[in-house]
Amino acid sequence: MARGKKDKVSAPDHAKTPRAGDAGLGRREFLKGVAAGAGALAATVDPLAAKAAAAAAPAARPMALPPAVEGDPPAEAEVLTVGRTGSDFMVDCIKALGIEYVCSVAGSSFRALHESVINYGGNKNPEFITCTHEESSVAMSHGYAKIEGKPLCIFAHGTVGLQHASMAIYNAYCDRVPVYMIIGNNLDVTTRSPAYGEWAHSVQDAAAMVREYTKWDDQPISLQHFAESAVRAYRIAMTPPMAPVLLVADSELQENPIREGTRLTIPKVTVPAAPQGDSGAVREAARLLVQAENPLIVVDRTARTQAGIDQLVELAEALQAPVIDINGRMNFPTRHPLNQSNRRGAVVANADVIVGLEALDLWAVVNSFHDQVRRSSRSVVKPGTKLISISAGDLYTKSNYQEFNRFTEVDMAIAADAEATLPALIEETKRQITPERKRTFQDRGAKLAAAHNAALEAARSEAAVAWDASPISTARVSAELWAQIKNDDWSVVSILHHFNWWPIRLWAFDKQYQYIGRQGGGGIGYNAPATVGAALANRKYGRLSVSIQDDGDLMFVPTVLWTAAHHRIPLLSVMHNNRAYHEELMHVQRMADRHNRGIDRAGIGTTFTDPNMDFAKLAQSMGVYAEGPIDNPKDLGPALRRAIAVVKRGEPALLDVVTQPR
Ligand SMILES: Cc1ncc(C[n+]2csc(CCOP(=O)(O)OP(=O)(O)O)c2C)c(N)n1
Ligand SMILES: [Mg+2]
Repeated sequence: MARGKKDKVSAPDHAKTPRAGDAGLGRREFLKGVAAGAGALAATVDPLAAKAAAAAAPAARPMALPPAVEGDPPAEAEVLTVGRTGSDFMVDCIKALGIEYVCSVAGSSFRALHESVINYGGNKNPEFITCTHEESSVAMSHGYAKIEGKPLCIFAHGTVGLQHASMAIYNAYCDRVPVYMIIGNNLDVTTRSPAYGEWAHSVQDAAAMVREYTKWDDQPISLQHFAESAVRAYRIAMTPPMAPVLLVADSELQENPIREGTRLTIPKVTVPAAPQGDSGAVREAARLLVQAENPLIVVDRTARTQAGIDQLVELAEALQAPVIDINGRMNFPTRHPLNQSNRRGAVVANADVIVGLEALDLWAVVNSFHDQVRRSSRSVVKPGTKLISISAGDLYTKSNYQEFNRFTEVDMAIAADAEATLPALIEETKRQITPERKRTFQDRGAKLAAAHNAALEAARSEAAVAWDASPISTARVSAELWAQIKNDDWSVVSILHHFNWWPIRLWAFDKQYQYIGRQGGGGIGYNAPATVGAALANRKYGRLSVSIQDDGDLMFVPTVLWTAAHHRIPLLSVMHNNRAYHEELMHVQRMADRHNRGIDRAGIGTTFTDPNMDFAKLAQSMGVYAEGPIDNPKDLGPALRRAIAVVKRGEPALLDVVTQPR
């Protein structure tokens, strides 16, 4: 691997075809071969990748050899330039995966890859996105993948960069979202420079730190190994349950020139079809649902695509069954008459068969939990209620980080991807429905539709409470925003649970990209960068990306606003500026109550006053259009209109709205 080493690291299957990186390329050997190297490689790489590279790359650079080293040079001659390097080939691999962007904070351990992306690769597919924190790089990727259905790429230092990135990787892991990371590292001690902190930036097993919450990692030692692992990693990340993967790109492998005659190929990229439920089990699940008096469908991280949403509608309509959405993704249209999420307690209590489709915490659906001095729980379903789970969660569980929730006693578990299983479940369900059952279903559906409308009306009257309050009520902000975007092609790219779920309760969501769910691991610092990443994905479709941005969350990586401004990423951020870590304020209040000490000091350590944070100035300092603080509800509508106009011309805008806590 090392530059200047002659000893060959041989593995039996490598013996016939020498590859760059398998052995050190001797200086003399390299100087002889380098003039012909680039052309030789171009003839042997995968045609798909070569085509992509040719389309995007600037004109090939002539091989620049200093005159002094032409011919047979003295051993001590300095080689100052090289032609195609390992990193160029790595960029071919990234292109072959169809990756659009690289999000990265620059770092010398991947300087060759960086340079290959912007020059050899023409800075297009992938385009380099300048990030200001590795947590932003990964959370941007997290948000992007939930819109686009595939990952972008992240480059980071294998040590300090990965350390900064780790919480965001954890969020994506818990959210089962594909994240594709390539981290730089210099494994060979003999080639580590004493400059640039290379020793402190070198690590024996870089991925170890995040292995508990990544699905796969590898440290390729040759370029062919890199190509195979690059495709393997993509495939693993994209197979449900999806999750982050990580490749270590050795800096020597990146920087060394590709040896003459090296035969390199990029494997064909095929993503496996998602696992479908066993046909017998699906038939039995359909039987239970069709025969039930009151079946209930619970969805959480169910739909990945519009087809998934449409199929859920088809299943619910075939059964005229209520649907409860836990909102891990956009699953089921909010205004559909069978959407009973606003009356969860009533439908759960009434159910005799409940099917969870990627319902992560089915236990919490069928139990209530009491956070009191002595924690307790009780079942909230009727005795004898049958539970069915269809989830890819059964195909993948790790031990250390325990995000798998309480064990749920189910009557039937199908270890399969719910979206992939829906077509078979629909077919079986429809096949088993008799005309008599159909009449019963229609009565049930009519009652549910009436209950849906009543619940929507109740939510609307609740939203009108404290309409003119200052700070502005979260319901009013939602209503003002909805009034101005509802005729656009909008996409909510933020979390919504801190905002009392008002948009979900009041607006008409029916498209896959209109809502992307939450953080997964609950790590704060997700929202701001994830919204920028999701807005980046939305940009090419001309969608209006909208975010409700919590103040505490923004303070983790506010500098992502600069990335949005610099790369002209259109995104409307409406601050939920409650001047607090309000969720934590409530926890401290709860403890103060429990200890019978009064809640008047609970703001210590949980509130952001004295001084107030000025988010408009913060955003403006990053080049983002911003207004605020806005605390009079009458000022909100006009400010929204101005900010939306900015976003529609292709830029980010932020409104600092001072709000009620929830
Ligand atoms: C990285 C991280 N640190 C701490 C927490 C604990 N925590 C949970 S909610 C929360 C408050 C977040 O404040 P903000 O984003 O303003 O939302 P609010 O609750 O005020 O609506 C904190 C600090 C966390 N979830 N993640
Ligand atoms: Mg807050």
